[in-house]
This record gives sequence, structure tokens and C-alpha cells, in this order.
Amino acid sequence: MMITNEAHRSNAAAPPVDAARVTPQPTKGRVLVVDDELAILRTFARVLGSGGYTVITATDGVAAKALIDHERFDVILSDICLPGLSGIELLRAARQRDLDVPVVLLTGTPSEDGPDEAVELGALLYLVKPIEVRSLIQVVDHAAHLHKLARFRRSTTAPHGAPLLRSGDRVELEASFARAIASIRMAYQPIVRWSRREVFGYEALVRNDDPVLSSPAALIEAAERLSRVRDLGRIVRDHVARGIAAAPPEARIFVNLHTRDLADATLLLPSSPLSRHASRVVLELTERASLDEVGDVASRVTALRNLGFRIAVDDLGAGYAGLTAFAQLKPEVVKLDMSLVRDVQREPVKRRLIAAMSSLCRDMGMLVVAEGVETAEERDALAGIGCDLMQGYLFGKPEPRFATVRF
Ligand code: G
Ligand code: MN
Repeated sequence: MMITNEAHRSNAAAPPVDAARVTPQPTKGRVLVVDDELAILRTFARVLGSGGYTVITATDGVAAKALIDHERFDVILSDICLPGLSGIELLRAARQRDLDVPVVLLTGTPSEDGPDEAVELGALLYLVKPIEVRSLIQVVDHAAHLHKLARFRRSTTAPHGAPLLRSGDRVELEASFARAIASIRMAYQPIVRWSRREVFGYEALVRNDDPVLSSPAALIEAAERLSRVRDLGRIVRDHVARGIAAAPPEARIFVNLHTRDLADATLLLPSSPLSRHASRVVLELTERASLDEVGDVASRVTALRNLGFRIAVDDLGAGYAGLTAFAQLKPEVVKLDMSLVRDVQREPVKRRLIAAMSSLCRDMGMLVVAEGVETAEERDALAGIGCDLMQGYLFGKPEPRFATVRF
């Protein structure tokens, strides 16, 4: 049997099935079918219902979106050409809600770019009507199976900082990124001057609620893949600028920059929100990323200094770019990577390295911050070799507030 428009006409007198639950009993899964042709809806509902699925139907894109917003589906089948929202817009809406739900798009009028576009946007399949009954069941079985696998994979990977999505999943990644951006907030971790038992400043660290992009590294990688590094940087800087009012007045605020943020003209604008606080802001640039992709680093850094910002090299000693960043940026502050700090009291080589770097930096008028200090033994060993500024869980974890430190 073929499912065609003919069936529509013969069934035209039947009551509307918009958003109706056609098959109530427990089933193989919930399928949303969206089509403005009632007959197609009914036939799909009957075929999939007898194939073991619960079928929910909608006749236009707006009703379908309302369903997607409030309910969970195992598979979505949608016509592309719909009143209200198109099938493509519906696909986007579905991805905002659920990274994994398979969406099969159907069309009565195939276009040349249709399949490529649909799949690029994250559709599982693009089918041309009429569709064979048997292949309809096969497609939905296959989609439901893939959905289970995808959810399983996500549940096993998400808690560990999430390996990023496959490159084809651009729409999924965009949905995740949008969720992350919408939930961005900053956490502040104290940096202390140990000899005086006082807080020297706080490092602002980005946090978000998207389960896939919850780690800052995953969020930044997503921004890189989606060409949204600049947007992310601006959002973070605006958040920090708004948060600064609540910081103790003498505390410096350390803000991580992506190398590519250096190329963003708004960073250098005196009227940008963060620029107004420049005199107390230290911008951290990591050794991990190459400065080569940004032209004119020296003059940009000079412009930042003219605004009043200070510059830190982050993660020094992590084994990446060596001393290039150091030479190019002439930082006021150097942050030693926590791999150097870990167990420093037990490792004479680390102690000698840190002692040498600390005295070299002091000679050049730079401050040294040791990151990732977790134990009193590490703290005392660092203090013993002249490294007085420290940051790490021993003093405080990143928190939504500018927490005081109990010494
Ligand atoms: O690369 P950067 O130095 O910006 O990274 C700081 C990261 O290190 C933050 O995500 C922060 O949560 C984490 N961090 C801060 N202090 C400690 C610590 O004492 N131990 C460990 N393992 N991680 C820390
Ligand atoms: Mn940092």
C-alpha cells in the first residue's frame, strides 16, 4: 500500500485529529506525526499504531511546536511544507529541546538541495512522498533504535565533561550552545597573598547548565566549532563587568581571554563594559593556544594596556607553546600551571623550576601566581621558595559569590 493524497479526499469528512492521541496503549515509543493533510495523518497513525507505536498528530507547525515544547517523543515525522512553522523550523525547535530525537522530514515536492539541507540541519532522513507502508515502519523502527543508542551514549559520556558532538551534528551543537549561553554565569575563585593572609583577587570562571557543554573546555571548543568565540567572549566579559560591583573594592579580577578575543575590536573599546573596570582587571591569555593566528598581537596588547588592563600568561609550564606567549605579551602576571604545583613538596625538580621562574619573574617585575594549590604541604613548599600568590581548592573553590577566605 502507498500513502498518498488520494486517501485524504476519501477521508475528508472524518473529525480533526489535530494533537490527538490516536493510540493510547503502552507501546514501542511515542511518535509525533505532523502533516497538514488529515488523510496522511490518519494513515500514518493507523500504520504506526498497528506497528506498536503511540502516535500523536498535529496538522500545523505551531501546534507541533507546542507539543515538542511540552512532551517527549522518540521519533518525529514531519512534512516540510506546513502552515505556521515549516518542518525545517520545527526541526530547529526540536533540537533546542532534545539533542537526540530523530526527525524524519517528508516532502511531496522534492527540491534539489532538500536532502542536503535537511541532513545538514540534523534531520535523520529526508523522504519523498508517497511512502510505502512497509518502509514507513522500517524507518520509524530504525529511528527509534538510533534514539535509544544516542541517549545511552549521552548518558554514559555527559557526566565526564562530555566528548564533543560529531561534526555533522551542527544543529545539535547549536542547540547545546544556545542552552549554555542562556545559562551562563560566572564563578569566582580567590587568589591569595599568603604572607599577608589576604585575598589578592579572584579569577572569574565561566559556568553553564548545558549537560553536554558544562565544562569550560567543552563550551570553548563548541564556540570554536560554531565560529562563536567572539560572542562567547563578549558575553563572558559583560557578565564579569556586571559582577564586579559585588567584589571587594581592592580585589583584582582575573578574566580568561581566548586568543581570538584579541582580534575583537570591542575588547579594545574604552566604552565596553569591562574596559570601565580595566584598572583592576587582569586579562589571562593561555599558553595553550597559539597567538600566531592573531595578527598584530603586540599593538593590540599595547592598546589593552593603554586602557588600563594588565596581562597574565596562564597555564605556564603546562608544556604547550613554550615561552613565546611570554615574550610576546610581556605579562605583568604569570600563572604557573597546576601540573607544576602538584606535590611540589615531594619533587625537588619542580621546586627548583618554580624557584628559578619565580626569581626570574620578580627580576622582570612580574608577579607569579601558583595555581591549583590543594594541600597545606604544597602551600608551605611554595611559600618556602618565594611563591607568595596562590590559588586553589585549599583556599577556595570557584563560587557564585566573592567568598571570603578563612586563613
Ligand atoms: O586554565 P585555568 O587556569 O583558567 O583553569 C582553571 C581551572 O582549574 C578552573 O576550571 C578551576 O575550577 C580549576 N581549579 C582551580 N583550582 C583548582 C585546584 O586546586 N585543583 C584542581 N584540580 N582544579 C582547580
Ligand atoms: Mn585561568
